[in-house]
Amino acid sequence: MTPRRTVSIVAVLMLAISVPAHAATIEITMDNLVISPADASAKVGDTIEWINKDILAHTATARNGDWDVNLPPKKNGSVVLKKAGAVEYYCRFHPNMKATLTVEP
Ligand SMILES: [Cu+2]
Repeated sequence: MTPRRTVSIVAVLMLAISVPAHAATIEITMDNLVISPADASAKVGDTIEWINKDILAHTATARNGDWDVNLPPKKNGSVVLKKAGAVEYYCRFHPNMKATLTVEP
């Protein structure tokens, strides 16, 4: 095994250790007053990132009060999921914008 190959294997191992296997970032888009995907699933510890592509402000507001994320025009916002369960959420400014997030333990 050449020294260069050894170094690259070590680098891959270090990457694998520093990133917890289960933590992911799930992107959800708000575009033309539509949340997509409207049904998403994730796990506790994951990050949900909403991407507002509209020139209007939106929110991602959980009906159970777990989170309320403001999304100014053309901005992103995120939340780290802390508990399991199905969460319905909507936009406070445009209540027709609705979606569901299923959080698995
Ligand atoms: Cu909105």
